[in-house]
Order: sequence, then structure tokens, then C-alpha cells
Amino acid sequence: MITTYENLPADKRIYVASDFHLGHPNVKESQLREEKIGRWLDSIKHNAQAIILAGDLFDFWFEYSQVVPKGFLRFYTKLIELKGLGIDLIFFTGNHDIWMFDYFEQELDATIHREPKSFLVGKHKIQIGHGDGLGPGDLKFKFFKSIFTNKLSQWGFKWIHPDLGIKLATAWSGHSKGHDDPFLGEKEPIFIHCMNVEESNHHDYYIFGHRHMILDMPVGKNARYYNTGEWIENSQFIEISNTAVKSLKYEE
Ligand SMILES: [Mn+2]
Repeated sequence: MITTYENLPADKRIYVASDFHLGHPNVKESQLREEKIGRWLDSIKHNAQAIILAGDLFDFWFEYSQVVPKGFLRFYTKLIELKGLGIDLIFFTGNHDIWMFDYFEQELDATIHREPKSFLVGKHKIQIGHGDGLGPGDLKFKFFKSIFTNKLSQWGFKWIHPDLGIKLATAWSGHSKGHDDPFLGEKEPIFIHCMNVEESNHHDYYIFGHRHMILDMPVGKNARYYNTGEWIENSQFIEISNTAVKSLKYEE
């Protein structure tokens, strides 16, 4: 299924950002980042049709049956405001927040995707996702991801007291960032994923996060791969109109 914004009005935009890593490295710095994200969202909300948050919104996230991690109120209140303006909220899970279940669907009426997803915006077909575990290699990460997405291990984890479970998981997430690897050019796993999809299923653009670097690479002759960047040190995002895709930086 393709999500369509085929008739996106000329003055409307779809925004993509990822890798906020809220919670990192501590509450205070994360709150300052949330406030900055809030100011960015204020600056775009009047022409936004949809806001796509492409994974690693949280440095660690786990939903228990009755409990969610503390914090992030600034972020939530801003998202509620955007929803009230009629803006679609679309989330992708990342490797740091795999364990998003239905809380944000319930609270924010957000749509949550766990795999790359194709969108039609104007005449452009665009595949968007977080980007972890795509392409060849990184078998260790894929092994752990298979455990983390396994229903039985998720069930087991939720019986660890949250104060302990979240502490353990945060320590683990410090070791599994997946964005410290050097840039590999055309050997980048996400780039290889784009090339593979392109062989049988043409898209005009591919947009992924995860790498914490701005990338703009041609995929074959007729497509481009953009990486969204990150919000820990920079404040980068992608703006999609019915005719163009642009990589931008939020400046105050
Ligand atoms: Mn990340």
C-alpha cells in the first residue's frame, strides 16, 4: 500500500526529520533540544500537511502494558497542537525506539510504521524509513534486532521492573548506535538497499535517517537518496513539496 499525497496543494509541504534521540545525554540537555524542536515545528506548522518523524525520536523507548518512560512533555504538547491544526503525524520506529507499540496511536493519533514505506507526493514516489538493518552485512545488529522484535522477548522484558529494565536498555543502546561507522560511499548499506529496490521498483527519492549525516546521493540514473541527518548537534530536516525535495537546516 502506498500512502498518497498526490494532490498536495502547491503551498503545502511534508517535512521529514529523524534522530532526535530525546533523553540523551541527560534530562536537561534533552529538554533544551525538545524546545528547539518545538520552535522548528512552530516555524513550519502553517504550511505542513504531514510531519514524518523517521525513527530514533527517543534514545530509548519501551511501552509496558500500563507504563511509559517519564519525560518529553514539551515534545508531546507540541505534537498535540500540530494534530489539532490538522497535520498528519507519521512515525517510524528506529533502532533506539523499536518498542513503540500503540501509545502514540492512542494519544496522538499518529500512524506508526516499522518498515520502509512508499509515499506518493505530487508525481514523485518516495520511499521513507529509519534505515537500520537495511542492505547487506551487520549480521550482529540484525541478530539482536530479531530478538528485540520477537514477541516472546518483548513479553519477557516487560516483566523486568521499569527502573531496572530501562537502565539496562539505556546502557545497551549506548553500544548500538549504528551511526558511528565511517561513511562508506556506494558501500553504505542504506545506499545498497536503495539500489536494490530501484532495480525492480522505481522511486524518485529515498529518504532515511540513522546515519546522523546529511547525504544526497544519486541512485542509478533517475533517483536520489537523501539522509535526514540528526538533531543532537545539527538540526536538519527534509522538505517535500509537490515538485521538489530539499535538505535543509533549521537556523534560529
Ligand atoms: Mn540514531
